[in-house]
Amino acid sequence: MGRISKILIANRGEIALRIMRTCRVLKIPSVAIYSVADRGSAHVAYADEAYCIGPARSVDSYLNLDRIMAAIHESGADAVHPGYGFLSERAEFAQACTERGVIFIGPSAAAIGAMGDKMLARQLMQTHNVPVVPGTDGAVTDLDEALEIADRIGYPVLAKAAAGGGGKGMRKVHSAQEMEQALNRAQGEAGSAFGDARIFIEKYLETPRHVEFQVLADAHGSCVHLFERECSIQRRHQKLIEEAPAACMTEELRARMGAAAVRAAQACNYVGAGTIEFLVDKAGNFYFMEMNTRLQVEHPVTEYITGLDLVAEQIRIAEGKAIPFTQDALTINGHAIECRIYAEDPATNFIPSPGTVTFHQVPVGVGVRVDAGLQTEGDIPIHYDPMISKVITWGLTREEATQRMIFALEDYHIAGVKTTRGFCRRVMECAAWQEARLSTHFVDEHPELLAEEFALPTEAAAMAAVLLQEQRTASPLTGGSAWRSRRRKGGILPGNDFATDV
Ligand code: MV4
Repeated sequence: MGRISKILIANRGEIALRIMRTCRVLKIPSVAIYSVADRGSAHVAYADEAYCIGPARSVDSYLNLDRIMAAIHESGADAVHPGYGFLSERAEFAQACTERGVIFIGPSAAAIGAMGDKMLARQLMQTHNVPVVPGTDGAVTDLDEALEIADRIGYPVLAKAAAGGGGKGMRKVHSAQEMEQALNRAQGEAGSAFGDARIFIEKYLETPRHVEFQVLADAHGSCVHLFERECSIQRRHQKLIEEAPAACMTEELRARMGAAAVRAAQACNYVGAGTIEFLVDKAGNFYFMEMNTRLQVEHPVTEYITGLDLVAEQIRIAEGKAIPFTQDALTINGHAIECRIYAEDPATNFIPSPGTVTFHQVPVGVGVRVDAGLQTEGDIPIHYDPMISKVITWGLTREEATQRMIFALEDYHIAGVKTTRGFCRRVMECAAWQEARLSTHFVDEHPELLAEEFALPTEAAAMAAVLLQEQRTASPLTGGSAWRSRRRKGGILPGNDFATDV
């Protein structure tokens, strides 16, 4: 450890840019890596140096450990930021960096490994007094054992893969009759998907809320939590809308969950920024689900309510510095919301709609932040996650943040691909959101919010952008009657004949 002099960002898109921006503030040169498909990407242009690491496919580029290690060597970077996704939660990557004397901006390989095994993590939590959902202590090996446990905790239960996570490798079991087949299939799927067939069983929680705690831990034994985020609005185990703090939270519950989150991080000797995922049931009971050992997509809502730059904190911790504040010094300021803009079609179960963004103009304003992977135009390649950007708004209250989000989404102009922008806007305007009636089944429970999306031609988006400046109600996107500027009043004041002078 010691001062970092050059950081290679082992990622692409908005998160690569977001990390590089903090590098610039900290005056640390940044190195980009890119695939052939990303030659013209904004993160490549923004970096101080950039290395092409291979063909478009992720396995040949952003997941190719050897190529990335070669780029680190070639660039002389003394630290690596993995971002999220790709190699960010691969213990081998952290290990390879450490072995070559390169600082991995994240936790140790051992901590990543411990939390990557969901069954081991569950056991570790139990021994550290962090509540888990009732279930098995270890892997389920035979049918009778599984039936006995399910009988004791009650159906429905979930069979989960030890090597899974993020909703991958889960199977719901409604009754004893279903158990044998479910277990066989779950083991088969886990074996082929992860090369690890171990399965454990948990009680299935019916309509939980997803509440996660951000933690920061340094190498000197200090660990704090930065409050919670609620991420209940998801589809296909992918989050769409997140907020901080959680609307359902009380001071008393926050204190208990925050303390549990800190215990969870300490249980694996965690160093860096991490997130403890909990499910919260209707009665207000909370249960540990997983720990994510990376910076998360939704970290900006936490940055808004705490005033911190999480990437800067990660870098300082990686340099061996102590966290410069205590838990008591942290307070929640206002409320923040994030809407993710994906190139997807909500009307067809959010299938990706990759392509070329031919026009891109993002909103600005008080309490509005946009983290995007492109500037005025750019490609959304089919090879990677189709997220285009994140719109984050802040307000003194949840209502103010919501109102700012509605206007920010309205002032977001994009052409060339279908996006989740309209869907997010309808969520912001619906009663369920405004009354904070949220659960992980939100999207399924609100099919009325789904509507056909259109990929606008460049000219239409450009014209809408100009017209919205002039007359908000005149946009075809917002239901105005005539699509032209219709300024109703105004002109030259009587007696002001200077206005007509040539
Ligand atoms: C559960 C659950 C209900 N009961 N575990 C999905 C992602 C992974 N982190 C854990 N997941 C779940 N685990 C028990 N015992 C429901 C989910 C779940 C879910 C969790 C958070 C957000 C969205 C979700 C959507 C479906 C299922």
